[in-house]
Amino acid sequence: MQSVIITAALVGAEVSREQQPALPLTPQEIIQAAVECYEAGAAIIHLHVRDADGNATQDAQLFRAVVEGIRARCDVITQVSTGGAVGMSADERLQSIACQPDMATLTTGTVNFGEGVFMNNRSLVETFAQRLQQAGIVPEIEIFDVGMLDEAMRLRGMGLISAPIQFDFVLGVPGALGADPAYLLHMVRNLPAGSTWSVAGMGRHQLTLGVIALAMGGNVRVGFEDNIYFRKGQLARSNAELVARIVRIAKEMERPVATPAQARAILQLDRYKIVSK
Ligand code: KMH
Ligand code: ZN
Repeated sequence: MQSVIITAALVGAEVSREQQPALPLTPQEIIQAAVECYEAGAAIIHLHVRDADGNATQDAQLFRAVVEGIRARCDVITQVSTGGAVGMSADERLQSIACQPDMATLTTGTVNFGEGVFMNNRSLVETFAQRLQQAGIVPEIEIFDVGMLDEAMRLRGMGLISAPIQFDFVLGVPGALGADPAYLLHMVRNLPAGSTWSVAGMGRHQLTLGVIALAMGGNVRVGFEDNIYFRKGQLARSNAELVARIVRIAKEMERPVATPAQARAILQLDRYKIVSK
């Protein structure tokens, strides 16, 4: 069986301490949570950062502090958000890549996000793809709705992203594509050959879609960004607790858990380094 790559999305831009008391907010807390998730079996850490008041920010220095702090302690793959929070400008969002992470997210279309609108018009998406390519940072394509797959294919046709493409299906955001396994199946069936993919189910769907992804040969994202509960009515104690559970299930399902080094090889993370460094 193909190894499973587990991503831990630790912070996000929307969850608050009031909702989840164990949410890491300061650089030191985020670094510590990342190391715990790595020790529990995560190969990728998906990163957002918060300012001193706990608000979402794309501040370059905060991202640098977190990425360098994680790298000083383990070899887990660092993946920064270029999505940031609803309402941020493109320039603001792109600050996160200055710290030269291993990966960064790239959302390929605009979508409702609760009452907000997560703006990703075509020229913004092309600019983001270009900037990642120039910097030698491998994108993970965030798919919040089916049309975003077509847009990703358009970027591939323009030479702005290259195979193998890593997709993350973010399912169950209010206003976006629902967390229906039939949608996941449809999208996975329509991926270009050689693609890799993971699923990020919102709320209670994190566990069920994660298990479905394990059965389908895909990868899984867990963590407080998408889900703060361990089970109905019971908050998770830590991000690592959510990682440890999906690791246990993966092992039961005979899916070996990829180390960061194995994940780097599967995702071909060194692919741009030869040309751009
Ligand atoms: N916070 C969402 C509006 C990403 O990290 O690239 C966008 C998001 C996606 O979280
Ligand atoms: Zn995110």
